[in-house]
Amino acid sequence: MQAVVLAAGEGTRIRPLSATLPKPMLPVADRPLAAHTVDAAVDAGADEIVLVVGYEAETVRDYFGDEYRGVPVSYAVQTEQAGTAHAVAAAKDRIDGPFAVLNGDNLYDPAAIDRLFANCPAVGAVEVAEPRNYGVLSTEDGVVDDITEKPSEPPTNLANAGAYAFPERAREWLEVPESERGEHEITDVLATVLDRFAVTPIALDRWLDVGRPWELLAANEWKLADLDRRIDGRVSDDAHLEGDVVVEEGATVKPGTVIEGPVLIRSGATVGPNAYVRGATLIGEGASVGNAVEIENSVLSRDTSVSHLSYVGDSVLGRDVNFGAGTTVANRRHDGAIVELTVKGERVPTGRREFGVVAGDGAKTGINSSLTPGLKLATGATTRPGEVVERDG
Ligand code: TTP
Repeated sequence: MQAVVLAAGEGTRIRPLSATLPKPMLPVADRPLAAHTVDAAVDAGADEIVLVVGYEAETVRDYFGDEYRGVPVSYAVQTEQAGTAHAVAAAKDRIDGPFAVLNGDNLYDPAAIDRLFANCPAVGAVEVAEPRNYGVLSTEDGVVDDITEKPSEPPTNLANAGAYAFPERAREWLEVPESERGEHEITDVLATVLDRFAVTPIALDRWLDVGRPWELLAANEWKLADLDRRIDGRVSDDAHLEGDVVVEEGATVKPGTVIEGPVLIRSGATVGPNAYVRGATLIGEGASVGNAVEIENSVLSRDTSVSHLSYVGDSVLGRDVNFGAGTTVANRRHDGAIVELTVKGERVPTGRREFGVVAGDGAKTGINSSLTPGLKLATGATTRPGEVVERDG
C-alpha cells in the first residue's frame, strides 16, 4: 500500500520553533517528527511513501531523499495550505491503489499502523476523555458508520486519530467542498468512504498530535522513554551515567557529569564538566552543555549552547540558541498553577505545572538572565545581562 504523509503545514501554533523548519522536521529523539510516522508506515509494509510538502519543502526532501529504508519516496507539492483533503489531492496523480493517509506531525502507536494497513478500509481511533474537542467516530456492529466534528453530544469517546487506509476509489472523492472552517478536509473524504465501504476502526493505544510547543516536549518524552542504553561516544571515567542513556558516536561527556536517563546525547554534542542532565532530555547534534549546568526534561536542538552555571527545565530550545552563564529558567509558578503559553496571540494552558521556556533559533540570553515559566523568546531574540524576563520577547 502507498502511504501519503502530510507534511505541508507551516505549524503556526508551534512558532517560533517552525520559523526555519517545518513542524514535521522538528527533532523528536534521534530523528525528525515526521520520520517516526514514515518509519511506522515502512514497518507496516508501505511500498511507497508520498510526502506532501509545501512550507520549507526542501528540508523535508533533503532528509528523506528518493529512497528511505529501501522504500521509494516521492513528493507532491501543495502550494497553498487549503486543508488536509486538498493536501492529499495534490498527491492524486501518484495514487494507484489502496492508500494510507497519515499526518507527518502525529505520533502513532506503530503496532496500530500495522493493523491499519492490514484491515483497509480502516480508520485510526483513540479513546479520549473529552470527545467534544475532536472528530468523533460512531460505530455499529464493529464498523465505523459516521464521523461528527466536535459534537455537543458525542456518540462515543472514539476520536479520529488522523490515520486512514482508503480503498483506491477514494482517489475519486478527494475534491470536497470547503468546510465551515474554510478548509477542504479529509474527514469529508472519510464520510464518503463510510457511506460506501465497511470501515474498520483501529484502536490506537497511544497517539499524540503535535501542534504546540509543549506537545513537542511530550513527543520527546514518549520517544526518549524507548531508548536502550548505548555508549558509543567518549565518556569520562569520572562521569556517572544512570538508566537509559545514549551517547552517540562523536559525542563527549566530561568529568564530574551526572546523567540520569532517559537522555540522548547526539553526535558532536559535549556535556560537562560537572553537568547534571536528567530525563527526558535530548541534547541535539553539536549542542553544548557547559560546566555546572543542569538540564532537566528539555529539548536542546542542534548547535545550541547552554553555558556554565545555568539551569534549564521543561523547555524547548531551537537551533543555535545561546544561553549566557548563569541563565536560570523558572519552570514552576509560585501558586503551582498550570503554566500557560501564548499560542497565536492567546494565553493557552499547557496542561503542565512544570513548564519552562520556548526559545526560537538563534535566541541569546545575557549572563544571569532569569526567565519565567511559559515564556517565548522569538527567533534571534536577545536578553540583557541580569534581566528578569517576564514577557515574551
Ligand atoms: P494542522 O496541524 O492542522 O496544520 P499545521 O501543521 O499547518 O499547523 P498549524 O495549525 O499550527 O498552523 O495540520 C494537520 C496535518 O496536515 C499536518 O501534518 C500538516 C498537514 N496539512 C497539510 O499538509 N496541508 C494543509 O493544507 C493543512 C491544513 C495541513
